[in-house]
Amino acid sequence: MNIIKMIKGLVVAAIISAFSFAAYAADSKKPTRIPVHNWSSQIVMANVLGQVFEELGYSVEYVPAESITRYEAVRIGDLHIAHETWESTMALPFYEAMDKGGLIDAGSHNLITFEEMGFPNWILDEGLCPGLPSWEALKSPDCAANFATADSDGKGRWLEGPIEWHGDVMPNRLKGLGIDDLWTVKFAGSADALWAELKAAKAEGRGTVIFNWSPNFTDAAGFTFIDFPPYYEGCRIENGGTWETTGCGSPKGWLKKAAHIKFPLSHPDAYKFYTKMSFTAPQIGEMANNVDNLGMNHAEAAAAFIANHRDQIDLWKR
Ligand code: TMO
Repeated sequence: MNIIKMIKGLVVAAIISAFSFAAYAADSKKPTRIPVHNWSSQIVMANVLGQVFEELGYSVEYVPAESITRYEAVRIGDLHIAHETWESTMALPFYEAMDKGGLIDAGSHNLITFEEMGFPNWILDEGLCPGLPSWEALKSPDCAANFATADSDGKGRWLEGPIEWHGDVMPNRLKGLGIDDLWTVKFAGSADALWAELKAAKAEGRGTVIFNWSPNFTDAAGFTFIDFPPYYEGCRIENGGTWETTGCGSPKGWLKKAAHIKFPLSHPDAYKFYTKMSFTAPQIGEMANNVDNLGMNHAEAAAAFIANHRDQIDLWKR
């Protein structure tokens, strides 16, 4: 190759990389886009991340999003992160987006997650459904009758979370277990409606089964998950299972952090913090508790959390 051509090539390469460096530098001025959903720990952690990203010199936009469709948004870069990715309800859209390209796995939090139907412990003391927490107790018509509500057609009611969280999993569970003649699923409009239901059932002295999850503030508040037949990969209808297998319970799972593939280039200090950040179960319980029991708003709850864990946060910022 002649030397002139080689020099020309080098100059062109230098110009291209200068341009792309400038492009990424310009991207760093654009806000980091953080999704907010409809349960407290997720929103508080969004604010923790936002406040730390601001400390690192970035600007922040909080973007209302749905928990399932946000993985496509992360994939195409409309969102930079999905910081609470629960295995039981979000693994499918997470891996689908990864398969298409554009979403990366930025590590896991330091805990085990569980999302399952359960009940407040006072129901055991009142004897409303002898045999709980085994699911077999739900086969008793006397038990189901104690969990009926005005909208449940005389059946016992399971109060699910909002339907956008995981669609038909629980109605399919009842069918799979063969107890849909005794129990029916209603969907709550919000997480707050679940906590309101716990209070209402207690006040009315009736049984209640609600969807709940761990880590959450209820870990410290006398709540028990029902024991269903064990989960295994593929048991649910939407994972290829059958009506014989979809009665399976939920998996004990991970809590992952997803990121848009260009986030490390556009906002490197934010990305580095994000990959180091790994919360424990009590810490996520604390985020939820700050809002759901202590009555802080989400920004206040995040500021209080950061103040309470300042040394840890500063280590992750280095
Ligand atoms: C998605 N959630 C943690 C509320 O189950």
